[in-house]
Formats: sequence, structure tokens, C-alpha cells
Amino acid sequence: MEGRLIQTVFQDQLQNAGSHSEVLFSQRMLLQEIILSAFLLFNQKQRCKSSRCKYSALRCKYSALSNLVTTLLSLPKINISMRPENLLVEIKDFILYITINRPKSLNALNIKTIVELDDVFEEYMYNDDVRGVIITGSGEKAFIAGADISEFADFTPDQGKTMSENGHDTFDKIESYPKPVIAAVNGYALGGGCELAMACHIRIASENAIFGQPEVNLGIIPGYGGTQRMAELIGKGKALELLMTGDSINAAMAKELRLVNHVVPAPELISKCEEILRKIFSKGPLAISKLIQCVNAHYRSGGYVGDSYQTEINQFGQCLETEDFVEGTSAFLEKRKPAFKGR
Ligand code: CO8
Repeated sequence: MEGRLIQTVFQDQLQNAGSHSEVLFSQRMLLQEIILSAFLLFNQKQRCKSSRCKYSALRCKYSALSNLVTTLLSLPKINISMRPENLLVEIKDFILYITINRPKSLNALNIKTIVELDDVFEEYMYNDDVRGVIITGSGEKAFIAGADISEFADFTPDQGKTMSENGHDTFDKIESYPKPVIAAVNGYALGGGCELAMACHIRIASENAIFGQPEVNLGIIPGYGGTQRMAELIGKGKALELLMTGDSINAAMAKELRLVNHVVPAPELISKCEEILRKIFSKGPLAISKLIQCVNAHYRSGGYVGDSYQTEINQFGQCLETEDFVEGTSAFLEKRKPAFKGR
């Protein structure tokens, strides 16, 4: 009964919960309630000493305990039912697959989708079940056709600034993620979509992919890091041309400009991403996360290149403290494959 009551309270909380983080908050509340109830149950004073009362008290405790266990066991199921609304999320063989799932608007990024994206990245940042991420768009036409124009069309300057700021936080999180993140660009990657792809560590495009920053057509500029990341990836001159004309480019041109790493036929897109991730998974996970940090340091050190060299020096030193370093060097000397543990 106690357990059922807790379950009802939790389900109410879930129904009222909006974002993924609110759900996690609800789960924490539930756990607190479970611990509290368990404490109360096992500290119930038994006033009557008769054997019948003793038996009934024991049965009561057993039934309460079994309810608690049932509630605890139901937690993962509840978690699954609270999947994000605009994303499909799946984990298979250490890969977190995130699919932006708003096909009716060509997967346009509204604020909710960005919040959900942020929550999912946050949730799996230090989860050992995930060693790399693939982001793609649902359907065959679009990766992401930009920020959702219908949502921000009436925004005030302050709202626009806040939206841009929040998007920056999420895209920075992706760029500095301690595990490899690959964008599987399966169609239009325009505006915020191109910006999201550029925040990922690696971009693989299908042959039908189209890239561009068409914001100038709407009288605005990119607001999710596009002015910076595009110039970093393809150079200032070409970036300024694409940004100022709003021109779109096809996958072959994107490859030529080094905006994408590889172009493959659409049916091979995900398997190409998986192939790259598997290769990365065979290396030391700590070394991979340090590499990401060092390469990013060059672009995020406020223009003082000395900072990023120092980051490399420090991170290199830290590598030598790890078990992975001992394993990697021992495996080489013993002529065997290393078994890295990420420690
Ligand atoms: N936002 C909202 N809805 C969109 C978007 C979008 N970005 N893109 C497409 N859709 C919708 C269309 O409105 C249409 O909906 P409906 O069927 O209800 O009319 C549906 O998706 C299908 O689109 P189309 O019929 O237009 O499909 P086409 O094949 O004819 O054209 C294109 C595909 C070329 C991709 C076309 O849809 C297009 O030009 N889309 C807009 C692209 C764009 O301008 N993107 C940039 C948006 S601005 C941006 O990303 C800024 C990011 C930073 C924001 C910072 C905070 C302020």
C-alpha cells in the first residue's frame, strides 16, 4: 500500500514534469520518499507482544517491503516512458544514437528540442554505457533545416539573445564533450542545423546533404556559433562568402571545403559513423577525451596560442598517471592488443 502510494505520487509528478531534468528531479524525490518510508516501516514500534500480532506485523512489513521493491524495480520502466518528445534516443554497443525527430518541419530546432538535447548529453556524459555519440535527423530529407523560424519570428531582442545564449551553452557542451560526437548529416543542414553539425567533432555527410547558413535571407546572422565555427573549419574568406551570400553547398563541395570529413551514399551513412567510432573505441578513452580538450583549447583560448600548447603539456603529463598509459605501453612491449579501461 505504502509502495503503491509512492508510485501514484511519482506518476503524478511525472505527468506534471516537463523537461528531462524535471523528471530526474522527480526520480530523486521518489528515492527520497522510498528511503523515508523504508526507515519508518522498519522503525515501527510493536506494542502488542502476542504471537498473532507479531505474525501480522511481520506480514505487514513483508508486504510493505515487497511494495517498495516493486516500486524500485519499476523505476527504469518509468524512465523509458519519459523519453524526450522531439528526440529518439537509443544506446547500442556503447553508441548513443540521437535522432532529431520533427520530420514535419524538417527537424527544425525549437527551444524544447535544444533543451532535450542538452539533457541527453548531460545524462550520458559520465555514463560508462556510452563511449561515443551519433547525431542524425529523422527521415531522408533533412538533418536539421535550421532553428524553428515559426518559434522565434515574434521574439524581442532580449528573447533572441537568451535563445542564442542557451543554444551556445548546449553546442559548447557538445563541442567539449569528453566522448567522440559524430554528426551523420543525412540531408539539409541549414542555419542551426549546420551549426550543430559544426559543433560535433566529426561530420559525415550522405551524398544528398546540403549545407548552408541562410540566416541573412531572414535579416539575421547565425546565433549558435556559426560565425566562429565555420571560419575555423573552412577559413575566413570562404566562410564570409557563404555567410554573406547565404548560399547553400552540396556534400561534394562541403568535402572540398573540409566542412565534412567524408561523403558516403545515404544507406552507408550510419555504418560509416559506426566504423569510425569503433576504431576510436579501441583506443584509450582518457586519451581521446584529452585530445578533444587540447584541440578545442586552440580555438577557445582567447586567441593566445600559448595557452593551448600549455593545455597539451599539462594533459600529456596527466596521461602518464593513468592505468591506460601503463596498459598501452605494456601491450606494445608484450606484442599484444591493449585492453584499455578508461582509468
Ligand atoms: N523552421 C520552421 N519550419 C521549417 C523550417 C525551419 N527552419 N524549415 C522547414 N520548415 C517547415 C516548412 O515550413 C514546411 O512546413 P509546412 O509543411 O507546414 O509548410 C516543412 O518544413 C517542409 O518544408 P518545405 O515545404 O519548405 O520543403 P522544401 O523541400 O520545399 O524546402 C528547405 C526545404 C529549402 C529546407 C526550406 O524548407 C527552407 O528554406 N527552410 C528554411 C531554412 C532556413 O532558413 N534555416 C535557417 C533558419 S534560422 C536559424 O537557423 C538561425 C539559428 C540561430 C538562432 C539563434 C537564436 C535566435
